[in-house]
Amino acid sequence: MKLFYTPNSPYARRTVLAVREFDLPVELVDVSPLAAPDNILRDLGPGGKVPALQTDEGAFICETLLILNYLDGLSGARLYPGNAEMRAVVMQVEGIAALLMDSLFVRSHENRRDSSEQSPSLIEKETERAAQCYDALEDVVERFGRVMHMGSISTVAALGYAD
Ligand SMILES: N[C@@H](CCC(=O)N[C@@H](CS)C(=O)NCC(=O)O)C(=O)O
Repeated sequence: MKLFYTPNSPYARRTVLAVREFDLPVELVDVSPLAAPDNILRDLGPGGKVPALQTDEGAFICETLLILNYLDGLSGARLYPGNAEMRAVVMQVEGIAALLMDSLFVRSHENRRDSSEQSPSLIEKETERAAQCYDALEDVVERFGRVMHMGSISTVAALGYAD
């Protein structure tokens, strides 16, 4: 099984950390730079985005959450706690971290456009959204527990990207 990633992709980082932390039998394949015309991802499926997972059965799965869902099955359900109450907390935290990552990603893209094409209102909106996510993470951090799960992994990935 192969997980295609690039080191600078925050989305891919969530899946790579899951593979490493749970010691999953998945080969990590660095496919940067994605812009290369002969990039291997172009032959495997549409989109050409990372992360992407090629299963041993030949399925090609894109989208971070779907890949994590598949990896959870592969791990024997260790990415998300079995206890329903804790599982909901982990999903709440992962949702906030995912929102933060999306917001930072959008803002970063907008900031890199030519200034004549930038939308100040979009940048302001995403700056506000990110601030709300930081506050929300601060509020739930006490409930994390010391166990590794997709809530803590997604938070680490989002904060690493923010840095
Ligand atoms: N919705 C996707 C987003 C993945 C994504 O946007 N990946 C970026 C790297 S961070 C990418 O591959 N971009 C390449 C491109 O846009 O051509 C997910 O959650 O996996």
